[in-house]
Amino acid sequence: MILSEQTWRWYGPNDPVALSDIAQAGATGIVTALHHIRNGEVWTVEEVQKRVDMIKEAGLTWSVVESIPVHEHIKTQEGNYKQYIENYKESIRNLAKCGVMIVTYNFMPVLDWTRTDLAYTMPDGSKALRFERAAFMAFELFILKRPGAEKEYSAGDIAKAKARYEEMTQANKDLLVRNMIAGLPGAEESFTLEEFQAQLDRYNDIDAERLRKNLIEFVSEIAPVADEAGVVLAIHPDDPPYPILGLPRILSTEADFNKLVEAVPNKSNGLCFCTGSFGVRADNDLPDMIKRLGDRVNFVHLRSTRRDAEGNFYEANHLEGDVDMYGVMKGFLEVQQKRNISIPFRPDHGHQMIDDLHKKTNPGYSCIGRLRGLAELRGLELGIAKTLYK
Ligand code: DNO
Repeated sequence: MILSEQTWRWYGPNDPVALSDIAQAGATGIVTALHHIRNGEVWTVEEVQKRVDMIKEAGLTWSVVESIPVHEHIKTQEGNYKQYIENYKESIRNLAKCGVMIVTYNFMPVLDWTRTDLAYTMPDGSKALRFERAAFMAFELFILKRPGAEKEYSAGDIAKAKARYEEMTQANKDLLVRNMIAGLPGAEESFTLEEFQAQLDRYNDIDAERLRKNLIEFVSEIAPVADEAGVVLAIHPDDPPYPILGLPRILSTEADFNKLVEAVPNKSNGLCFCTGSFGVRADNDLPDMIKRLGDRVNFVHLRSTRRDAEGNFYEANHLEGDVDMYGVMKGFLEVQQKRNISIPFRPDHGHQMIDDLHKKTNPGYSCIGRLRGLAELRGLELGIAKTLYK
């Protein structure tokens, strides 16, 4: 019987959750990145090895890189992008030399994951991350005032956004701006409103087709290097999984991922199966997707969301919400038995709860909420595995 590798995201030495805490949570693998190295630059063997050793000293293993950021110029193919691709290849080779063999990345323009509210109070008093569509539209239409945005919304939506905007205090507006563009944990960039609009403008002539072409060209370059080094790649889906702010999104569905694999069939070209991101779309059938895409799944993020008819969603407890976590876990286990390998998963996000409510934590990445998530997920996994496999 093969079980998954239980991992935990760690933001490095400044993370309020220490490696020793992670060991107590029962995870064995660490998911991290060299956040101190500037986007686009090479991760040298020396820097990688230092981090590998630090993690080893705590009795853990650096299992997955999340992420080597993809420089914006690679996404738009401007400026020095060819050099950035060469640097990316070099970082992959250097990671392999130090035994770090799974690399996560995403190809979302400008913003990584996006939420409007980082402290949405649940009925039990814990705090969750939330995407509230009216607040999002209020930001886009009345705070950022993105040129042309009003053409993309119905009159009803604009009225809702206006009403939402008018009920906000200045402090509410400032917080919304911070939540939207000041960079959530893991995002490499942070902007003022003016800088942000300038970044959006860089995509004026880049539609989904063009962005997909740029993604394919990027992966065609790095995948052969990864193949040779024995590294596997894991592209993270769009979060939320649809176009926002006039920006194209090209990794929101199974069909999107299949297009990437058809264009770049290399062995290393794989997926980070994120149930929280894919799960926001009702048309993504997660248990079926993980089975069908299983051969290409190199890393898994387990998290659930609850959506409503208005287009809002919040992050639910790991075994609640819209994600059929039982079905996903069963499919994930099947994939691992079939491939005869253990694949890493991490409890993605968690509510801020108990003592963590009184501490400064990284939104979504507090200790106790993730500890709860990991405990629930490992119990679910073991229960299914012991029933199905000997
Ligand atoms: C959010 C994360 C993302 C993810 C990147 C991968 O919590 O899942 O920030 O790390 O999109 O490149």
